[in-house]
Amino acid sequence: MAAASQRRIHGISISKPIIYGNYADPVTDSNPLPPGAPKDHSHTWTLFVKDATGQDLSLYVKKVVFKLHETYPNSTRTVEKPPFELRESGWGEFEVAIRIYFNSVCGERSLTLYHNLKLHPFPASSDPASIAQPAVSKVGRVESVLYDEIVFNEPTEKMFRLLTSVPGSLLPYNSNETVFTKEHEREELDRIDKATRVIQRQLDKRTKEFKELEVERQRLLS
Ligand code: SLL
Repeated sequence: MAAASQRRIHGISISKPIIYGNYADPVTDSNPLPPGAPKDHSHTWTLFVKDATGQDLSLYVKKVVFKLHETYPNSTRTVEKPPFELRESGWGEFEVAIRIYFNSVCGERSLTLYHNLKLHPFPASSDPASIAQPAVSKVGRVESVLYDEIVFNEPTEKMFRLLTSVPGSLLPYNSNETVFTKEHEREELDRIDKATRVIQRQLDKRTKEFKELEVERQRLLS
């Protein structure tokens, strides 16, 4: 039988909000290139993955691997502890594969997200001319950040304890409003589970009584 920690809890999912993406700053006197960076690099940038609530991602994330454009030397970069971010410089935009590996207690396979590294601002209008000629960055920082949720379906008991033990693992909803959170959902499922077991016990008892009566009836008939 599987160890208690590896047993999976059926019928529930836990979702963890994350944000990922990059910010980039044009190279200027006050934002110089890092030592040794090629002179044609126009921006410094940082790629990152974080928990959207500010929680420490390393609670369940073992490492994050950023796969950069092949123009970068050693284009596969591994970050093994928080903050899971990578600082670099460059001249062009490209798609980054961000692979998240979970702690082994999680019993979860790795997950890959894709992000378009942005250096230049998005065009200000829907005018096709402005798309053809993206504004050359004399502006300041450009950010491209996405929100997502990692959903752990039927987590292991250990993972469940880990993910629900930490305060603030839910997004800060407005406390004046009644919101049906994942926590409520879990409590509701627990209640349904308990009620189902009570009904099952009553059903078993009635079935047993019925069988006994049936035996008695047969005996009286014979
Ligand atoms: C483009 N398709 O043409 C993209 C590729 C590659 C960006 C962008 C660093 C290179 C180096 C760098 O910025 N690569 O360090 O040699 O826009």
